Amino acid sequence: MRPGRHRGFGATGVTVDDTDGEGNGGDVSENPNGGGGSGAAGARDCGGTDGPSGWGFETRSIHVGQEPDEATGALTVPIHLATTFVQPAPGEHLGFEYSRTGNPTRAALERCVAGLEGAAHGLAFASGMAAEDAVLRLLRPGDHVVLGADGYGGTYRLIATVYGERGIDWTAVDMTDEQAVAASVGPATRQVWLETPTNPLLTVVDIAAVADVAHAAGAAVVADNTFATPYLQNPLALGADVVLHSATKYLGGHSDVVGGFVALNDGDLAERLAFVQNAAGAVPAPFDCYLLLRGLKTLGVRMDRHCDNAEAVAAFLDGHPAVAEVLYPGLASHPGHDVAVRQMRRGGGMVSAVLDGGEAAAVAAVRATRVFRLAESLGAVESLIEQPATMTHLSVAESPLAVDPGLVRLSVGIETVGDLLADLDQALA
Ligand code: P1T
Repeated sequence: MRPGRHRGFGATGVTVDDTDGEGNGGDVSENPNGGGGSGAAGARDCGGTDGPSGWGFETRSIHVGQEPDEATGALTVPIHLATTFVQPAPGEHLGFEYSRTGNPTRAALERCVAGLEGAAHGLAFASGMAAEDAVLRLLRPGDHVVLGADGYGGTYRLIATVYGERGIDWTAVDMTDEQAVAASVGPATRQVWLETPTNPLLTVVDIAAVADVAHAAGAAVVADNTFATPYLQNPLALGADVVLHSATKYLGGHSDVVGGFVALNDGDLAERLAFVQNAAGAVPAPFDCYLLLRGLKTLGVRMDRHCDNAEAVAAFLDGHPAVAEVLYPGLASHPGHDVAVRQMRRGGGMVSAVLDGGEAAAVAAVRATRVFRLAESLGAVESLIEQPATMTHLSVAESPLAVDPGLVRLSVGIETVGDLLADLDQALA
């Protein structure tokens, strides 16, 4: 089933399939910034020559940036390990000069992910945090950042601690409260950071509404699209200025590569970020770029199964006597369901639940599952379970982002759904 037609999701202009003509921003071949260059210096321009107008998501994920190798005809993108590229003359090069600055395998990845996000420019980084760090390096002492009071602990730690100690002011607000967001932005606010759905509470933030408030104050919107992926949501089409990914999660999808990504349309901003990418040098290795390209080819089919299984898990937990509350945007009872239906194509693969027995019950449950492995991270084919308060979100204990210790987070994988439900059943018994 096409995701845009699932259970009321995808009602507005965010359909994956270009033939719907609803303006998903994902038509790489009609990008006004076209050209398709993958030059060694400056931001990779990802528009232009990558395929016929109207290519759907899966076709783009398999083909954009991945033309057969000109020298050999190799079908898959070669892993270019060369650190340096021979130049015909000083100051002249054939597109690449030094592998930190630009690498052909990385350039293919950058074009592909940008194409999936409907972005003119894409930049790959060594991790999600490295991508975030590059965006924050655009700030100067005295600048102010607004971030969600519910989100990945590492983002809070980077902004509040690393940048906070270097003269960047910040405010954490409830991103679902537009008045609170409006009250938190001021003349010094340069960036408004949002995550949707959030990690780990699966709160749905109205991207267009936050963008209106931020833009009115002259601030840029940075949207972390890690949980939804470009298959389910395209923040740039909804008004965000920069979209961020921990590519370690769904984009890679197989728990075997750490990576990060930034996609955007603004050419000047892309140039500044490319400068940071090269100057600071937090770039992914060519092999990691290859693994990410390989993962991307199945992103669409994986996400469909993640969503199928997560819907079944959410429904199972919703009726379970040991569970106090289920947090899943695909449930009609979720407070953000209406916004999710507007801006996402389906509810995604992440489910969180507050257990009746509090912390002790949460710890017992995460220790008792067998198919769901107890581990940090998310978004891969294997189902994972964790207790955020003592694991992924330990760094925000005592902060505005602190998490209920009775909360468990499930990254629902693509195993046989009956095995997942049976595993949860025995773990909660
Ligand atoms: O781990 P890294 O690739 O550096 O990505 C950081 C990051 C950024 N944004 C979001 C929404 C994230 O969830 C993460 C990483 N999160 C985990 C490792 C986790 O288990 O929640």
